[in-house]
Amino acid sequence: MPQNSQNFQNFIAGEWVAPSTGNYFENRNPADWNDLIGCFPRSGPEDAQRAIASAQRGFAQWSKTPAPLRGAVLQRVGDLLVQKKEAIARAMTREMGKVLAETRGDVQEGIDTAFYAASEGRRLFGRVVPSELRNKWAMTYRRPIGVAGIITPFNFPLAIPTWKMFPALLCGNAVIFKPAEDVPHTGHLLIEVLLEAGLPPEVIQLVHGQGSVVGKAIIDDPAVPVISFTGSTETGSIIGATCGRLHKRLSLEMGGKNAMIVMDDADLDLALDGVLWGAFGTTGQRCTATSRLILHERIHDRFLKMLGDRAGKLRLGSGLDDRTEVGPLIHEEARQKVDEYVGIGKREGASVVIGGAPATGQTLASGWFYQPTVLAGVRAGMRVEQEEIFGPVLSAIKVGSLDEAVRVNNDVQYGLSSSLYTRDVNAAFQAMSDLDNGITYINAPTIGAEAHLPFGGVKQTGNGHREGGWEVYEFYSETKVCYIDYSGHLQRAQIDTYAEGREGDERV
Ligand code: UN1
Repeated sequence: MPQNSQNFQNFIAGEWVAPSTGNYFENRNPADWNDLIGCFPRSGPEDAQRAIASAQRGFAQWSKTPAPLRGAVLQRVGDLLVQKKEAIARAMTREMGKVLAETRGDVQEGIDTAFYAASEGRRLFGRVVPSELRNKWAMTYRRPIGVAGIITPFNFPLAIPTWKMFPALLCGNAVIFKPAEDVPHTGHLLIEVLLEAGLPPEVIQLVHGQGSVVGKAIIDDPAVPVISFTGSTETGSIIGATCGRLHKRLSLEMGGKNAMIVMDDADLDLALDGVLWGAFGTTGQRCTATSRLILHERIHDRFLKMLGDRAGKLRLGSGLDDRTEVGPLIHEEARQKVDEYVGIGKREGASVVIGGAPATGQTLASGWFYQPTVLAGVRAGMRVEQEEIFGPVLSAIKVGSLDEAVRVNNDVQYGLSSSLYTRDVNAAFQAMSDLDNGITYINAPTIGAEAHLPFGGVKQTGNGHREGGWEVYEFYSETKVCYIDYSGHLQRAQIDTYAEGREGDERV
């Protein structure tokens, strides 16, 4: 493989170093495969092992650093991300294709996460609660756990790593970071920011390479007690099995099959803007993407017509061009998968309202573009209604009532986000309680989570943990309980406790 100035390195044991394998892989722009961004290490298990040994040293130092000082480093990380926002956003669009407005939003999500983490450094609350015994205190506080292994996908190359890394660091853990092979450059830029902000070098390690090699080495190693993974349900199951066997703490964020329900009393123009953004933003490559559109029968035909007209006009192209509304898919296999699913949908009896084929044309000829696609006549239970496609394909389903819409929404293996468009406040509250998802939006599409609120889904989407919000700090810290008895004599819990005024009880 090429050995030239475009070779990026791993960051292990405080140094930028070549992989022990000597191998590199190419990283190309998905909107123009002639544009080579650079070559990145195809590391081996030994690189991961060296990184883990170094991270343990980093942990010994960082876990003793007071949380407000750890927070101060994250404050500087946030400040630097603000300064570099445009440059990182451009690099990210070039690397993974989504439009600049979205990569700017991706960096902003990292900034929000950094500032939230910085402020948490001065809270990180435990609790002091009354003891059942006299002259005794009972309290909890949060301790760091150890080395956290963080394995992330391509679609939010900056935000998702920060969701995991910043709270992990704030809580006093060291981090090993393995970004998706599609977005190693953004991973590299993020580590540069952390180092510039003054994070002690051994606290963070960056090891590039394949999930099946580097990711596996991290997950298999007992010296990494915390793992956080965002990606496919299939990979998550494999990771879950290993972490279960090794008794590791594991946070999984996996697939989604998110639905937007549009009722007959909805503001249809609002719903139209929402579904275009929810289904075709990030070219449909979000785990929160709107991939099902559940339409009340009274507005079904009218809304589909409105949608087809607008979706057909979306401008495809390089995300670096300000006029572009939809960028490419991440790579060839992703485009093939999308096309296969459209074929499956047609064979199952769905009709193509708009799109349904790879997008070609002069400016699109050397990128992985696919036409924004709407399938109609989809029925509950069809594969295109059940399975995550992770591309610009929206399946429309007709229903006769809100109850039926909720049933259709819930009858999938995933449970990340859902959305309801209605003007009826009773219907909205009913749906909020009945929709079986981690997140429900009313009169907004299924995407757009904010950094200070918990993010995650039910059922096969996750394993019960949340990212973002306060909840993620629970994940990255161990709760310790301390009892301090200053009575000067033995007091036995549950035994030396007496109801006030009980007869024969001299201690009360
Ligand atoms: C993801 O696709 O994995 O709410 C995360 C949203 C984004 C995060 C998506 N803030 O869609």
